[in-house]
Amino acid sequence: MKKGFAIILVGILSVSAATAGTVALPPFTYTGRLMNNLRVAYTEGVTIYARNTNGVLLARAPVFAPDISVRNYALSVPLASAPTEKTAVVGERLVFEVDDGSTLWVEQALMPDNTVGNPGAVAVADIVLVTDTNGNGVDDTYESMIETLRYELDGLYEQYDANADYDKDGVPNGQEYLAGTDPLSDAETFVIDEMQNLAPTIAIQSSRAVIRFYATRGRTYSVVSSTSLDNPQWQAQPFRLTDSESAAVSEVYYSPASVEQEGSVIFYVPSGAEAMFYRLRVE
Ligand SMILES: [Ca+2]
Ligand SMILES: [Ca+2]
Ligand SMILES: [Ca+2]
Repeated sequence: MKKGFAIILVGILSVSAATAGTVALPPFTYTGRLMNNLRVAYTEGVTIYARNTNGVLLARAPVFAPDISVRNYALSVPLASAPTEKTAVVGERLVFEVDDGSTLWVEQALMPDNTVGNPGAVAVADIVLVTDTNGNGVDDTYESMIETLRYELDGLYEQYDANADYDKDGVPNGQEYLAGTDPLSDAETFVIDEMQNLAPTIAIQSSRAVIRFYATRGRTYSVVSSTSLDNPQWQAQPFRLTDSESAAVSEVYYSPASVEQEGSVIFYVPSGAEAMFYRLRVE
């Protein structure tokens, strides 16, 4: 399989010379974090591939140790002004594969959005390699782990149900899986711990809004806001990811932001004149 990829890559070089009249455009890039079923980011030994629906390899990229934005892959898909055999066009749907050294994961749904965007644009997408036999969005290994834990804790054995709420904390099991909270403890739920306005500081010279919550490793969090709850128009908000109230103001703002470590997280929402409603989202 890997030999085949090498031969195809040589093919890309010859095609670009053979398609006179077609202009090469800046590539469309996918980047993000590629994780195992425990949401631990890979650091090496894994390769991600993008193919067109005819099976032709368009791009490949190895994972690397997560950078400061906790991304560990960047896959640039070559684009051209007109369809060619080895390039993609805007709006085309791709098929992604991941080779982790023992398994070749082939699934169109691997990438949250498999549609090619505009030349030069970047799509941020975190990928979790899970085996989901029953298609409920929850990893098989995790399902059996919860079944076993529940039996050990309560003596109850039944097949894991993503729609049930075992600990009756108001959040269904499947959503607790996504948020990384314990579905067998009502003390652990995805909530905003605190929302407050901090006093003015010398660094920023104005008050700033803060949203604080406990983040779980491997999740991606977004802050969205709306000026009204009547017919709300939720807008993504850039925010700063830090565990320190006194962090330097020059830190980069992200939206959404991926979290590599568990811990309390403070979102500094840029100050604005209007009153806002905020929502915290986890994926
Ligand atoms: Ca499942
Ligand atoms: Ca629950
Ligand atoms: Ca819970």
